[in-house]
Amino acid sequence: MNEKNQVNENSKNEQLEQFLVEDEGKALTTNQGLKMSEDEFSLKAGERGPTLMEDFHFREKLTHFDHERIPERVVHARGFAAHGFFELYESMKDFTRAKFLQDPSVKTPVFVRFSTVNGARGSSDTVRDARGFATKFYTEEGNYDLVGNNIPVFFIQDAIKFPDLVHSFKPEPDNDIPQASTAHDTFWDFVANNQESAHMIMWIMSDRAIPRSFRMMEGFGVHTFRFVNDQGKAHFVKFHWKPKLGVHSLVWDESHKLAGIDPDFHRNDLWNAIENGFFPEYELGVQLLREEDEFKLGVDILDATKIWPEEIVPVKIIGKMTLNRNVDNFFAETEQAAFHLGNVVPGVDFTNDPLLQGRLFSYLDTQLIRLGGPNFHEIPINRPVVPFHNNQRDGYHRQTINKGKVNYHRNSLAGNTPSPVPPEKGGYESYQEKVEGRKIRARSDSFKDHFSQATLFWNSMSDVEKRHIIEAFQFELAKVKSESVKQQVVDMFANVNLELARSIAEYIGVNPPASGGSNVTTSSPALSQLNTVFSPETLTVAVIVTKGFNGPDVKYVLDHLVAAGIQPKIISETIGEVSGTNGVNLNAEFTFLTAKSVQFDSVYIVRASSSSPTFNKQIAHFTDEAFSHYKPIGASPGLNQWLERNNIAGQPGVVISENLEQFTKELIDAISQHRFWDRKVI
Ligand code: HDE
Repeated sequence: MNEKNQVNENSKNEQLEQFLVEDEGKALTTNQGLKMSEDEFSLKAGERGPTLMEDFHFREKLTHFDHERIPERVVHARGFAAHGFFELYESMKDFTRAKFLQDPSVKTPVFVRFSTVNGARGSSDTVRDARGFATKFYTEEGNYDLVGNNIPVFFIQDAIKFPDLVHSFKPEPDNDIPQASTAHDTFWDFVANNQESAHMIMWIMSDRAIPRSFRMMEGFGVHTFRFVNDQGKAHFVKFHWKPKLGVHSLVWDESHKLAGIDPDFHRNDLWNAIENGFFPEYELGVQLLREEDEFKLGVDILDATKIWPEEIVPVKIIGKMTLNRNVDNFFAETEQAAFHLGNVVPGVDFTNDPLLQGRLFSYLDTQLIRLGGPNFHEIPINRPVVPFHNNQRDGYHRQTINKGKVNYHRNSLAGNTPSPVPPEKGGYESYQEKVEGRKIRARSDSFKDHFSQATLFWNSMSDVEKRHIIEAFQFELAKVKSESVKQQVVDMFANVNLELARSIAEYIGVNPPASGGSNVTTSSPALSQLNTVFSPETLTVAVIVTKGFNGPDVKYVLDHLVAAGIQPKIISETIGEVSGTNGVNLNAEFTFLTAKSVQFDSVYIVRASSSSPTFNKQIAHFTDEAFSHYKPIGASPGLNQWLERNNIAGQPGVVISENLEQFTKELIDAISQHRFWDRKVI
């Protein structure tokens, strides 16, 4: 690639193409390119004799297989990724000199990996956990990584506590139980004894920790970073990703069931959305703060357990990311991707947040062992789309063949090249922040308020969100065995809200706190998911049909659902074609053996009189479960009595009408609302 700016949205794809290998239709060879005449039988001394050491093909094949696994990430082991591009809405020149944030006509390729934090590589997608949201921008100035989560704060304030935190939430060391869950003693013991975690715990107990889809969650850079412009002037900045589809969640019972029925639920969801052309989009937002306002927010901006409420520091939307291509190979791309928040470009800099500072060490360090040496930047997915030149050499798996004798700086033999580039020509220069102080191991007083924003979060929740938080605490603590830990946690959360702490205490049978509470009365409406975007686009509807259904009517409804971006999934008694009246046929992808209600966003019961009693019973079960998860349900004319028999007639979000047009409109509207919380669920 030319040294000048030639980066466009396809630059990374074109670079990766050089490494793609098509095996189909090719002759089978060893790794040395030798064609083999046999791949099924090892070389033996006689048909029933011992295998011979001489069998180089057998040894190569088995040895390679024996070494196929690499260590999983110590956290964020389970992930899923996609390619895409980022486009800018308006130049950010006034704030940052980052080239990819200057010109709205430039499209920057990206690779994004979403993950759970706690579970192992093979764990389930829908567990209660924070989600990683790591973006690699392949810019003309090198790779810029924004390594964020779907929760804007963190459990701890100082990176030195990260190993303790992670040890506490991972499975307990004596028996490796439980998997991918924080509902156990050591985690809650850590929480009660490290009370800076209070705010993050409120988010983890909320619906944010069980997202409906990677496509429907926000992303946050969490820390305060710096933008630096051409004149060297800096602003503090916090990064936000806002999904165009809004922020939506599962319900707890549903996520539990999904973990068994479809452990790949979020993977399937993202993969299929991209395959079907429903490209996920997220807008990039920034909260900007002038350096002179550093102390005006009432929280320490270096404390990663704090947000800047959007109502106080508005989020300025500056661009959009679209994910439009699935990977070709999970291991080569998703598993080998190495993100590091030290991968920055000129115009983006750090702050003294002690969590951020520690992360700057940890990512490179962990990748050295995970990816087996210092050359993982050469792995195709990790390469920048611009050339790199320096005097680093050798090491395991080196692929670059650096020519010449000179591998040191300063030199005269190569004219002192590769040469450093001054800042005005695009060389990275660290922001010249003035620092002074004594070497000291301590926490600043400004980091010591652990509860105000936890209460702010609680105050910002709607009634139903509060109920979910209480239920999540009850669930988690009911699984804790130590009475003392349970009591400590309840006492701790009395500092957030007394009613919350009492509801937990009563449920798990410990002493309700007599006093406590908080004097924080403010709230931040932006934190409630009830204030998010609601759209029917890409949501699924389970369409239950049997032979002889009313062809024209059902076709009318389905055509309109599809036009609204909704994805109908047909369920019938058998897989394959289901014939309706007037020559309308549908293709059933599922039966009740392969489809459970938790896998769909809504239900449309068509049925026909021909359906069997077993099938009818299954419809009732399916619908009842969807109903109890507050999902929209539509029923064809004539099913009134059926709805009544099943006790759901007339309930919010249950749509039925003789008028086809009205029914279709109401069903689309109901689907776009996602859930009907005011429904009576027994
Ligand atoms: Fe990470 N984190 N982290 N983290 N983190 C890792 O790096 C670490 C933190 C995040 O898809 C590891 O390559 C420390 C906050 C994501 O590959 C490791 C601290 C946030 C990913 C590591 C934190 C994150 C990681 C493990 C406390 C949100 C997955 C494997 C100071 C802003 C990236 C790896 C991917 C992964 C260290 C806290 C996000 C061990 C020391 C806060 C999205 O280096």
